[in-house]
Amino acid sequence: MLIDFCRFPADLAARYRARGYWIDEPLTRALDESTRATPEAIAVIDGDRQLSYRELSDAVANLADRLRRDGLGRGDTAVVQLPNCAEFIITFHALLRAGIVPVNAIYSHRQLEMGNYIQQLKPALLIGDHAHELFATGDFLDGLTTRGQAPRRVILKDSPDADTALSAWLAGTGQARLPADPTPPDEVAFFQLSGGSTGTPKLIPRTHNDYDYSIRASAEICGLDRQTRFLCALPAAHNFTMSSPGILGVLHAGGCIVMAPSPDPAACFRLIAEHRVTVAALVPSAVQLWQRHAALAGPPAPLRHLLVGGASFTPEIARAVPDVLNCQLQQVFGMAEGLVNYTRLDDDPETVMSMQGRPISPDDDIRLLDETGRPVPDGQPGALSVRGPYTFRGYFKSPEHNSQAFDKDGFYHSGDVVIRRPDGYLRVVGRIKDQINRGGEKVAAEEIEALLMRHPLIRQAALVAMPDAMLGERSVAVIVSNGSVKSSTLRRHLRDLGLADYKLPDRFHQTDSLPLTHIGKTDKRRLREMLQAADARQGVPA
Ligand code: J2J
Repeated sequence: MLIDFCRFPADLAARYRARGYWIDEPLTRALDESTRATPEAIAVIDGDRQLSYRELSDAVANLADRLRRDGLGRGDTAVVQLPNCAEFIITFHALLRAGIVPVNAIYSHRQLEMGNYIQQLKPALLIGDHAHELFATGDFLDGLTTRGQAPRRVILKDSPDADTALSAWLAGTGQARLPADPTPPDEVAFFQLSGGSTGTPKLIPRTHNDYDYSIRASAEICGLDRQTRFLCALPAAHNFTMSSPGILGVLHAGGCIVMAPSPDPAACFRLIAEHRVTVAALVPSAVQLWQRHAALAGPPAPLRHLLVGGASFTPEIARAVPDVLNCQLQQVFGMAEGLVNYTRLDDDPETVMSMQGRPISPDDDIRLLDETGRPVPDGQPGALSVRGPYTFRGYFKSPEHNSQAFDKDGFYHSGDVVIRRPDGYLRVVGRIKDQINRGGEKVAAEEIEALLMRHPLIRQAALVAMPDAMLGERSVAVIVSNGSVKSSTLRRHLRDLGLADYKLPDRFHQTDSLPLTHIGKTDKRRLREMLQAADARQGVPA
């Protein structure tokens, strides 16, 4: 049962209800309420299409009904992969309404990631995009069939075949509307994707209650209202884009979402001007691109408010936001596992430029620990662990990993190293998880190392983060091989395994042996120092 993966202890659940965080409503509540309040207001703009709240809700109910009349519903799961488009929002809500539990894959995910989610979830339904390379040939679906993993139903956006075309599934059934049948509010509503630090991507069960609270609170903290026009430029499936305050926060506030295919500044500035966008959310690397563009083209005029998060943001670049982009900055430090921190709109400028915010909830219980697990005092860096009303209680079917990721009190170790000010504000200063944060996109070192080791000539592999002026970090694969292997060969090897492009190492470096720690693990700190020294010798800029 999916409930087994998201159960909060009864005492905490009672407290979260008593304090009004959990309101026992389905996650479709935000859309339902705003549709009742302002049915004719525009909810989504996608290219030259505009959907009012009423039209959006109708499309959601149509798709939910079609799926249920096709025999899908409670007890089923779905793997969804759509680009930034209105259908992303429709599909997500329709699946919730029908009680089907989805995971939204990132659009850049390929065979390896998608195959993995399918293997873990055994979904009855796959919703994808016919234009995605996965469906360019029949190989991906045939492979699933061969492995006995083919979902019962495959629906594709823009499929030329009427049977599988999402547009056909969005048309009404002509039959009486079925009542909504979502999973219970304290059970899994959907799975979020973990940035990961292990060999296989992990799924994060999120309940209606916990996610809905984070959305209501985020919308309030970010000052969203019916006048909000939000640019959805980061991948829609990302937790930041969905919930901080994101797509769902805007629907809660009764505002309007303007879909952008990517954060490309030229296209985004056009959309901002055309649709009078007021709020946008970006990762730091995209902020730099926007700043460069604005220096030439002028600021994106109607934009008043920019949320920045997902990766470390230097105060120097942060300080330029109000001048160069002519809007208010709000920093956000969040994670798909739960905890989200924001700077507040009335914070003093120094706090906004130099801190990553404070938690959403008074009941976000944060502990900062030293290497021995003892609490560190304010002002000292410590490893963050957290428990609270919207932080998950365990990865899906990962008992071993969960025993490492949580302490005995149910606190989740996020792997971030942060400093806390006495007033509760946090600054992210480092990381102990074995991950590369490549411009906000997370790469689990272990996953790439294991895939590299599958090449017959590779004896050892280690993936490390090196500083990058644009991305913040880039990935370098250090390999020990039998004879020399070209970078292009290794890149092709990883692509042939079906790995998403953003996870391909930015650089390969061959060496004779990897430095080891005293317990015999690869010493990545030493490795980074060696790489830096080698770069300095060769005059490569840091
Ligand atoms: C430094 N590191 C940060 C920040 C996240 C809102 C915003 C972001 C995410 C997200 C999210 C950071 N400064 N401001 O889910 O709701 C790094 C940390 C964190 C990890 C989580 C949201 N903001 N990070 O980025 O699940 O290392 O969520 O643990 O993708 O990103 O990554 P993810």
